[in-house]
Amino acid sequence: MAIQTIQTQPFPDQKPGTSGLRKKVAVFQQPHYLENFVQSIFDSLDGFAGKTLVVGGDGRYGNLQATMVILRMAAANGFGRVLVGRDGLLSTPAASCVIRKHDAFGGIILSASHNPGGPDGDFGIKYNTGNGGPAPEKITDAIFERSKTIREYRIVDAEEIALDREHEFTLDGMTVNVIDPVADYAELMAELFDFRAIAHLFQSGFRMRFDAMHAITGPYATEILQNRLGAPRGTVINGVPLADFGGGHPDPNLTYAKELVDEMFGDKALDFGAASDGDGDRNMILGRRFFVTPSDSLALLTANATLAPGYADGLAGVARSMPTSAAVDRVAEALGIDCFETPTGWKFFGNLMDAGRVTLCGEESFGTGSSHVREKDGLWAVLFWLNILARRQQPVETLIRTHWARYGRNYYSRHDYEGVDTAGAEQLMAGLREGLETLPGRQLGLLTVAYADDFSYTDPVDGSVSTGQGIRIGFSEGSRIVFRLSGTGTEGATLRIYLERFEADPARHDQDTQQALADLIAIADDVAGIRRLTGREFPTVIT
Ligand code: VG1
Ligand code: CO
Repeated sequence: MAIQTIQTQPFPDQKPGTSGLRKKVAVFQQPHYLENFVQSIFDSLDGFAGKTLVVGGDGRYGNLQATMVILRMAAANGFGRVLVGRDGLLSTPAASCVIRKHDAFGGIILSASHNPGGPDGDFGIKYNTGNGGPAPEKITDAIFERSKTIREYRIVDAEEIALDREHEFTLDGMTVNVIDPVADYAELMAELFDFRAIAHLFQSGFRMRFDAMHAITGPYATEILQNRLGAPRGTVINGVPLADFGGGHPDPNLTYAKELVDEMFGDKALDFGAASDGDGDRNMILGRRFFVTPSDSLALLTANATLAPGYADGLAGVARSMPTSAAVDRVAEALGIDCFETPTGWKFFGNLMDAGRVTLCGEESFGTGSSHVREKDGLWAVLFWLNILARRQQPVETLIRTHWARYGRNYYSRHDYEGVDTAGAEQLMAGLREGLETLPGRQLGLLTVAYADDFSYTDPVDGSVSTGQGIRIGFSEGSRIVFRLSGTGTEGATLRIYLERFEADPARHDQDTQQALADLIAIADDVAGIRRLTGREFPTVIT
């Protein structure tokens, strides 16, 4: 085998977004496109000669082929060993787990998460560092800079790379270990949670449904819930990963997880329902005819964390992304622990976890996780809930209502306008930014603006500053509207509007969420000109 040096031209559009580089499959299919980005990653890293790289992805269209290219390039660039999931598969949290457990130098994850897959869908790639977490902005910026000047990449010839079974082979002197994608992860879950109590719950007749949405979590959920915890067969639905996710949109929310939602809100609703996304890092939690917002889920897990063996000693602190509701803040206050507010995206939690300052983290976008890995973790959240349900022996709805009665309720919703005209969306954000200074003290509807700013974050660990992370408008009675543009979309722009109102009085905890937020929804349109500038009457997705 010989190392080949291939001449190439830079592509101008390889800027990583909120979570890696995500593009249409057709974009990735351009000659050298993937290779350029992979070489740009390697060129931005130092000191990996002879070290271990972890590679795997969510199984979407193009996953296996890209995995083989990365293996050949890792060998040509001097890595000593690659750990790769069988068939090129690894969920995002499992990849993080494997990087940490095997002391790898880093990892490459192939995923566009919840974005649809297949030849007309999306593909994605991201680099994770040795702590198992998404590369910080310093590295993603360096990768982008490199991608703009790259002229060549290195790759070895290889006849056949067999990834369909667990075995070891060498590729031009580099060792490749094809590993069971589930084993390390399942072992970690068994350390964190009370598997005996959960198994007992299933034995006593508790019934749940887990919708893997034809994505990567299927094999993980089947092994852990059905094989190890004894949940009946059929508990996991859509459990075989498909390259196009069965034509669906593997995003666990009330709109896209329709099969699960129909069952959980129907006459034959089970005790518990959950779903995960394309790459296995998101989760949706449902009780019988009851939806738990991700922000409330984070708050409830925080309040009940010590019921799980892995968290029995308590939490160092918690963190949430800025647009996530402040429900967890009040739990942290009651527990006397720190609560950090970070920009959107899991990469901002890494430093806090590495420094031992936070244990649990969460985002409103159906992401919850802890310092057990450095990614959000869908199935982990489901197991955490099961552990709490097994110990508290109350229905999901009762747990949440009791929680609200104690801490108050944060009515919360996100309105997404997907695939809108980029110029209009940018104009809308620019308009908001220009008007920020004039807003405080002003009356909008019946509310008075207390503050208005463009969120910026100074990392308390390394002092790095991230600006332009979303427009916040806060009102004197505690409500809030946040505007930001998505950094994960691949078509036009996606405008996200986050709405929140705190209600302390338990007598007022039964309102419909959209009604409880109706005045804020109207104000958001008014102040930003949403309908005028996007040409849309309604959001595409409401969560
Ligand atoms: C979205 C979510 C964000 C999440 C990111 C990656 O980003 O809002 O909270 O961290 O997706 O999640 P954006 O920039 O589109 O709002 V995943 O499961 O797509 O890796
Ligand atoms: Co995801």
